[in-house]
Amino acid sequence: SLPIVGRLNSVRVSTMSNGTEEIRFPLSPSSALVIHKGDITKWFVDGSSDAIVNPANEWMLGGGGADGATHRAAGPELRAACYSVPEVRPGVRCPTGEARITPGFRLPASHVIHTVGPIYDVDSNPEASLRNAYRNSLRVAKENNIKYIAFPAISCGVYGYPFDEAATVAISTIREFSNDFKEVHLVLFTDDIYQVWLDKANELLQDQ
Ligand code: AR6
Repeated sequence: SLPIVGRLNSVRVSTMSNGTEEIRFPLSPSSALVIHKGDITKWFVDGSSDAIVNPANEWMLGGGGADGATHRAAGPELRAACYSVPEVRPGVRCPTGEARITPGFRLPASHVIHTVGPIYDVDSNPEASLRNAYRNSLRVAKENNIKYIAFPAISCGVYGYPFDEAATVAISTIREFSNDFKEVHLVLFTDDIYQVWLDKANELLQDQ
């Protein structure tokens, strides 16, 4: 029951085999933003040109939330690969707003792009940092010939970024890369964030 979607003839709603709905917004003739609810560690498209984005911390050695789930699903090889990413300062492998790529190991997706979003109450410019996290993830993906990429709601968990503002940053930044990917997915874990982000996509993308 998503009545607002029904008004938009450019948007396609399909029901997936697991019973969840996938809402597709065209970004260009050859590219779409796809929004669904779910667990990003289960996501894949072709197992070779696909990547999930991991909302990590600057150490890149795992943690809770989506990061913990990603490491559990990928297996210990992922932690080893992260450990071998060079430090840019003592303990820091990926500064806030940057991104690093590793294989996906036991995940169904072929790659993991690790990025670090801002801690909302600590960062002096959380909007710029969040935008950098999306932009640098998409840049690294593009450089590695990724055609399908899935993001969770970076910083919207323990890092405390307000969902609505985060959706604007995510969707507007993804739109800058309209010609670079076949599909950019937003895989949202909770009902509240899913609904707010879907409403925001309808608002920002309805003229496309
Ligand atoms: N699939 C998709 N989304 C998920 C999943 C999942 N399996 N699990 C949680 N989420 P968070 P952050 C959602 O806290 O705020 C870690 O400890 C979750 O509901 O994972 O960027 C890291 O090591 C929320 O909406 O990431 C860092 O220290 C969103 O993912 C820190 O947390 C992000 O929540 C990063 O905090």
